Amino acid sequence: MNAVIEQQGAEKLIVGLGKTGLSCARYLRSVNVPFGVMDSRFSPPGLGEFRREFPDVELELGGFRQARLMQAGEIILSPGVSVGTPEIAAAIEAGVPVVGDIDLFSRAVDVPVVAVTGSNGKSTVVTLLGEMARHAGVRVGVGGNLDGRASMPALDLLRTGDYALYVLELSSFQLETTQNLAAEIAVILNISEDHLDRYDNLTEYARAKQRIFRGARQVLINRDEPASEPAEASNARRWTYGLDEPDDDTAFGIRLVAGTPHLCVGRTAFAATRELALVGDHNLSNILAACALGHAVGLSLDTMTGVLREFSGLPHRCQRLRTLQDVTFYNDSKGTNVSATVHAVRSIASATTGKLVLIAGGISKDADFTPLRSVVAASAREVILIGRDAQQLADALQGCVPIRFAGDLEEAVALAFAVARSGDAVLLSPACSSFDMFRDYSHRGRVFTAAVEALR
Ligand code: UMA
Repeated sequence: MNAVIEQQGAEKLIVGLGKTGLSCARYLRSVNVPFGVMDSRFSPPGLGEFRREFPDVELELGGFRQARLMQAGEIILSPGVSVGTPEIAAAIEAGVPVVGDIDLFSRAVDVPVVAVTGSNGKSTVVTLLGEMARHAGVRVGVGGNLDGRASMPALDLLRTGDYALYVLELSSFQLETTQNLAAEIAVILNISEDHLDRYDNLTEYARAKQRIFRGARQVLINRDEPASEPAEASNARRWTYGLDEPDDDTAFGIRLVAGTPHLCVGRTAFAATRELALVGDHNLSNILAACALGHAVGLSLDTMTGVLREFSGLPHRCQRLRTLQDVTFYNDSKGTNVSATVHAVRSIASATTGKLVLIAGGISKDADFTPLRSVVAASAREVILIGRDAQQLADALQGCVPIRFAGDLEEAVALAFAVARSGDAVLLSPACSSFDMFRDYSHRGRVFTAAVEALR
């Protein structure tokens, strides 16, 4: 932690006591700034931990009391609570400043921050870039929205190491409240429909993501994705990446060298794509993004290439589990939106000699499932549906391929194995969130993995 500029006096109010709320409380205590906490739930996660660590701090549970919100000097809003929540919106309207944990973080650090958002691929890019920096001998802190056993909210990184570089995965929820991130380099990897239960439309969702560019010294743009372009003009240094040929030294892309595709920056080739451990076009795009970000913060192409030969991806993302009677099982529980599932179906279909049996369903987040129709029709044998909004998926896929319903994931796995033929793949890629049946996507992925392992 370096430049702490938290103001004393005006009392801060942390709204939301999840992982983020707890990280904010620990941070504010470490810099001796007084604060209170409020959560709409009576028994939020982390309550016991909070009471043990902060017995003296005022905690209001069971609702957002308007009068208390109006008195706050600054509200620090957790990502799970929308700025559109009526009580929060009223406080904003009355002039109460509302920020998020990412603002506290950026006020406190003065080393470079790489900021990554997007609808899909951000965890892969952030984890890969973190590995590359570590291999280059850089003390790097990786976290933010990133999920997983070892990951942590941005502010917790300040307590755990003296880092020379931070790589943050940021969600639209976190960016909604981010006023000035001032990243060394920022990127929106892609925008596709997601979280439409929180945003009125795709434009509102994309607008939240645009805040990642505020104050950035460098920006990275995906040439294959117009929505990755910063909406506001700035003097930031520009880099680009895309699956086409890169035309100058600020551009990353793919070129044929002696007939084989290579990763390139400008005219410089640095790795043949066949050497890469990750598969699928969407991962080529993720790899190019990580390389461009790494290059922009001074990592060498050689070091990055070494990591690319080893890095085979994250759990729950098109993860190959096992092959049984010539049927291969893949866990893509992280496929929580339609676009992620479209990519997963395409890339697993291209690696499969037979057809796919797709297991999908859960909470739809008001998504439009019709983009799944053509990829499912082209490569699926059957679709097995689970979860609360299974019928919405069934309606959207009507007439494409046979559809069955299963009461739980174990039944879905057994059904999928029964209908699969030799050479087929069974893919769990739900296109939905998991909270109707599971704690989160990783819980869903573990249940799937256990059901697959139990097959005889
Ligand atoms: N909540 C209430 N009342 C409150 C506060 C929260 O009901 O007063 C509910 C929210 O509506 C939400 C849940 O509690 O359903 C969790 O919200 P939170 O803000 O307390 O979440 P945290 O535990 O702080 O976790 C958040 C991210 N979660 C969300 O944004 C929902 C985690 O991302 C992230 O790892 C963590 O901060 C650390 O930065 C998870 C996620 O699902 C992986 N992210 C979404 C995604 O990737 O699609 C955005």
